Amino acid sequence: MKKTALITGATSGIGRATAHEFAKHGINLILCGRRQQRLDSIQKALSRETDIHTLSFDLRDREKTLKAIASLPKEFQQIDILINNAGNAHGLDPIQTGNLDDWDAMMDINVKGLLYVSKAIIPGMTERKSGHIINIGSSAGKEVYPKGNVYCGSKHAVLAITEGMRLDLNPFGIKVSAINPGLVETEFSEVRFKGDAAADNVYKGYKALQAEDVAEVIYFAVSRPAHVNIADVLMFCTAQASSTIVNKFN
Ligand code: NDP
Ligand code: 8X3
Repeated sequence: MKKTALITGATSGIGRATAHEFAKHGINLILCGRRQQRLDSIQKALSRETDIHTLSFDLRDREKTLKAIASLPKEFQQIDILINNAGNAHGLDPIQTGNLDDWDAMMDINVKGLLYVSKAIIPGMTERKSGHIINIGSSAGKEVYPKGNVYCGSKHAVLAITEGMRLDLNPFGIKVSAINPGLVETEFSEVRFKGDAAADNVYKGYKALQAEDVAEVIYFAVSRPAHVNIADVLMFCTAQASSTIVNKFN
């Protein structure tokens, strides 16, 4: 029987690449994000390969998030795979000059939004005693870099929550994984630097991970046999050794 996956942050970057990868393998998809037009065009592009439903909501809005997931039509209600991917960094500032709105955004979206979606979907999984939750963390969840303070804090929280989920959901046979990439060339830096030219330099002078590289690892994790859980993956591009060490051409 075909599986159904819900992917948050499917309008761009890693989430969109994962939608393409899953569609190739015939997984039914619930694609989430705020930008409905993008959801529509991804749905159009992939609907020859699999069945797709889209949900447009802002993860910061708890009621709308829960309502959107509760509104799923019957054929999409059984969610086998949850990819908690939506999130971003907002700003890159020392703690003493950081912006409160940026801090709110990162904690509300990367941490609380992930929790709201999980809260809506976990009961179906515990009832069926099956399911797979993959949280997209980051190398920033494993180490802290200068000016990364709150973003790193949000991703450390994602990792702790992932481990907590794995403990609590263990009696139900639910797999819980964290996939933690380093630098990936997506719209991430445009968002972090709010369209500033600084974003242009982030992926210059080396070959960063591409969204498709991460999507392939996510699919690898979901396609293991029932007794295998890929619990935690740290992946870098070859040029990257840590958050602060990247071997650039010049
Ligand atoms: P993108 O900016 O390309 O994608 C972010 C996605 O998150 C978009 O689809 C966006 O959809 C969604 N999103 C953001 N805010 C909200 C919100 N308030 N409500 C609902 N959806 C939201 O970045 P990436 O693909 O790179 O990022 C995906 C994940 O990967 C994030 O969790 C990020 O922290 C993580 N990551 C990224 C790395 C990188 O270097 N790029 C490295 C390590 C981890 P929309 O705007 O339509 O709502
Ligand atoms: C994204 C990677 O190094 O920009 O999580 O924080 S980094």
